[in-house]
Amino acid sequence: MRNATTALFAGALAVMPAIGFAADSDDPIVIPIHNWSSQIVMSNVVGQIFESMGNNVEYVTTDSQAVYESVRLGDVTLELEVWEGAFGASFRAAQEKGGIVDVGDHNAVTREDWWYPMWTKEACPGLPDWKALNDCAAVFATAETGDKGRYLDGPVDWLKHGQERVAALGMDFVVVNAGSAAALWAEIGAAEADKRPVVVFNWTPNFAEAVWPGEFVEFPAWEDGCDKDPAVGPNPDALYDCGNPAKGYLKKAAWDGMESKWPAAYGVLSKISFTNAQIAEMAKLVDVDELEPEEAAEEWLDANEDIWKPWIDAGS
Ligand code: TMO
Repeated sequence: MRNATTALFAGALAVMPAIGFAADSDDPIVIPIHNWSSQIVMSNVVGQIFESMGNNVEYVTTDSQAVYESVRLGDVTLELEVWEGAFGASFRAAQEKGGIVDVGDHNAVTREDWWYPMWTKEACPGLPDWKALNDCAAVFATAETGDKGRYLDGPVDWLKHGQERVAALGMDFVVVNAGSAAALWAEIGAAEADKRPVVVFNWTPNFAEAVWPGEFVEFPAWEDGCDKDPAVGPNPDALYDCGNPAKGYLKKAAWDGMESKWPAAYGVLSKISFTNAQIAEMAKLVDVDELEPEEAAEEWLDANEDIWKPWIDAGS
């Protein structure tokens, strides 16, 4: 608990003109919006935090791979969800060119990979091993895939390399890209009624884990270089013959000009850290409770002042 003197002092600081400190620019902080719910809600949460500090904010819908180039060039200001599995390669490539900075990790552990709802195990008891999945490929066959199994991968911009993995590991699966995250949830939901086995792309933290208990398929463990050096992974001649990182990071990134142009907002960004449970909750507010992202963010901020207010006090 802060004592009255500390509170008064903090209050005085908040109304004092920032003598000796550079004030944040009035130009809008440009926040990119992608195509999965936690990122959209988190972007609105952080945008509303910046607005509460007096900043201007603008949201732009941006491709989730191309965004790293946009951040590097300063066209967008930051990225709040750099998932190691999906975006590690694009983030590293942008870092090598310069202009983008790592603003630290969320206190979260992420995983993105082939996944099945638990009822699928009845039809394919050797799961979660990928070889057992492959032996069961026929169980996942559809009219569209003939005698091969159907795997519903994420939208193409998440670059999951499902097709390359199937080829590298010699799997009897056809990879179909979902048009949207909603198509993944529709696939699981449709299979649920008659407990039909399905395997789809999924990730954690996400709302889905509270709705459909399930497991990730265990592929050969990720090793650094699996996407760059054919020698890495079990197939000596192929890239992408590994699963995604099972304990991936979730980073924040920013344009390297953000700190001098919006020093207070940058300070807060550096303090921001969401947990798995908080990120899953943000997704749930949209995907289960069906709030608009802006309302979801308002609701999250109202319910969690004790989490985010200290970031403002500490960061700015
Ligand atoms: C990038 N995602 C979290 C949807 O896998």
